[in-house]
Amino acid sequence: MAKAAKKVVKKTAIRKPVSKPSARRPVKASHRMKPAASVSGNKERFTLHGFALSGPTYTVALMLSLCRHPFSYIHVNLREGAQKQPDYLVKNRYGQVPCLRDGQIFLSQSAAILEYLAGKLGRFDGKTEFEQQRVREWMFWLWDKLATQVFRLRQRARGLRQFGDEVKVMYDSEARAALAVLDHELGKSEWLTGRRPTIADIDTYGVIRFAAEAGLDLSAYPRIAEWKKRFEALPGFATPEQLLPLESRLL
Ligand SMILES: N[C@@H](CCC(=O)N[C@@H](CS)C(=O)NCC(=O)O)C(=O)O
Repeated sequence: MAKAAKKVVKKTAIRKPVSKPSARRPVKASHRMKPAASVSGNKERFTLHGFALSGPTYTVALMLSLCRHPFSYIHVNLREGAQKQPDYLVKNRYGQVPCLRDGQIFLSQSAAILEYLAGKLGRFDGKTEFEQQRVREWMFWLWDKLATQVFRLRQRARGLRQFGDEVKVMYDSEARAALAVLDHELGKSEWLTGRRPTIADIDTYGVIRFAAEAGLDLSAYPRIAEWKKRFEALPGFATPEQLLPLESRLL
C-alpha cells in the first residue's frame, strides 16, 4: 500500500510541475498531521524548554506524560532573563516558555503546542469536525477568561508581579465568573467536550491546578472539583513537581 502511494506521488510530480499553485488542492487540517509513527519512530524525540513553576510548561509536559511520551527537558532560567537572550529567541520569538522542539521544528504557545501534539500523536484530539471546533472554542475561551487571570493572581501571590488591589479584584471576579461557566458546563458531560478527555481538558487542568495558589477556592464549584479528581485518575497523570525538574534533564 505504502509503495503504491509512493509511485503515485512520483508520477504526479513528473507530469505536473509543482510551480503551479492553482493545481494544488488545499489540504484538510485533519489530514495535514501524520501519526507519530509515520513521522518518526523515535518515541523520545521531543525536547521541552521550560521553567519549573510555569503553568503553560506544565500543560505541555502533562500532555506528553498522558501520551506516554518521554521528553528531554531544558531549564530556561527566567529569573536571569534567559528567555530574552538571542539564542532562545530564535526558538521562541515571544521570549517565553514553554517551547517544544520536535526534530528541526520549534513550537511556541502551550495551547498551540497541545493542538500540534494531538494531531501528531492522534491522542486527546477532537475526533469529528464538530468536536475539533468545540475543543478550540474551549481553549480560546480559557485563555481569554480564566488562564490569564489565574496566572496573574498567582504571580502576584508569589511576589513575581505587582499590581494594586483594584486590578486584583478585577482578575478575581473575572476568574470566578469563568469558574461558574465551567462548573455549569461540566454538569452536562463528564469531560469538556463529551464522553472522553481532550486537549481542552488538559489545557484547562493546567490552569485549574494553580487556582488555589491564585487564591481561588474550588469548593464553591463542586463539578469542577469532581472533574479535577477524574482528571487526576487518568493513566499517565503526573503533578508539576513530578514532571518539571529544576535543572535540565536529557534523555
Ligand atoms: N500564552 C503563553 C504564555 C506563556 C507565559 O506566560 N510564559 C511565562 C512563564 S509561565 C513566561 O515565559 N514569562 C516570562 C516572560 O514573559 O518574559 C503560552 O501558553 O505558552
